[in-house]
Amino acid sequence: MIVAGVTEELRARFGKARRVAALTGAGISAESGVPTFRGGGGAAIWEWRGRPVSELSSAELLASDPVTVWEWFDHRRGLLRDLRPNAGHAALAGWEARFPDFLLATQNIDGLHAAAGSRKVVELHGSIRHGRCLRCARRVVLPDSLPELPPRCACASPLRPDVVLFGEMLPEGAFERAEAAASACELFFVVGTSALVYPAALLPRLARRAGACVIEVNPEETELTPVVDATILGRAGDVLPAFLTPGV
Ligand code: BV8
Ligand code: ZN
Repeated sequence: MIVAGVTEELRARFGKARRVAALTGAGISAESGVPTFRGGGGAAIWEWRGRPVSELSSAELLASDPVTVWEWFDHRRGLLRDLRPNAGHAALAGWEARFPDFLLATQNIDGLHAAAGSRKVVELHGSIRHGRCLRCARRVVLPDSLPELPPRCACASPLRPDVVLFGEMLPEGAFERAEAAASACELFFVVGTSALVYPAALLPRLARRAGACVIEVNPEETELTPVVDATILGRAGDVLPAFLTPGV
């Protein structure tokens, strides 16, 4: 079912639900000014210094040219510096207190869900605000400006971005936590994702198979649209708050 806004039926389901889970992607941060990865139809729009995201954010490039990967993430940290969460992030943060059982899994590495007050968040693809040491496993919050690239750990080893690159495993236990919530929830929201990246894109399908009502929020149809219960064609910042404000 494709609808232009929150229907009374969806709002009633929302009002009765106790176990809710959500998966977000780059689209929920779009209204905060964060560029998404793919435009309409999933065509990659991001490239930097003439190289596509799939190459810049790859395990291979980190191994062969860590300085370029650090420059790429430093560039993006700079873009994020003054950006703030939007009404979509705020709505999801508010839902945490509303539902006895709530979990938010995000593919985003921008930290905007935490900045909006969400606490029960699984960062499936890590965090651009952190570095990780391969030698002593320390995880550090990165300063706004890095003295050298790659930055160094207190143990003097080079840090890597604490981000899951293409071809890398997700953080230990992250997918499993999200998978458990998707399999146990009554209502699963999938917001602002083209659902092209795996294994994150499996979560809405797992939720549906386990019997949840899956609601997609996206201004465009995606690969998921044919397999979800409802697609609300709209922006996250408009649609998510409308679940709590009847008649909007
Ligand atoms: C792994 C961090 C296994 C880096 C990211 C072929 C088939 C299936 C899988 C694969 C395959 N080939 C390779 C794979 C695996 C690969 C993958 O899925 N590739 C895809 C591209 C085909 N996956 C991996 O490599 C994963 N690891 O599989 O490991 C393994 C097994 C054994 C041994 C080793 C490994 C790791 C994937 C994680 C990659 N890291 N991010 C970085 O950020 O640079 S993924 C990256 O894409 C971001 O995290 C991003 O969030 C994510 C997904 O993109 P979306 O969030 O969906 O963003 P997108 O722009 O695409 O869509 C935005 C949507 O928002 C649009 O629909 C738009 O309409 C909508 N929108 C716009 N405005 C709004 C809005 N919605 C609401 N409101 C608005 N206002
Ligand atoms: Zn170290």
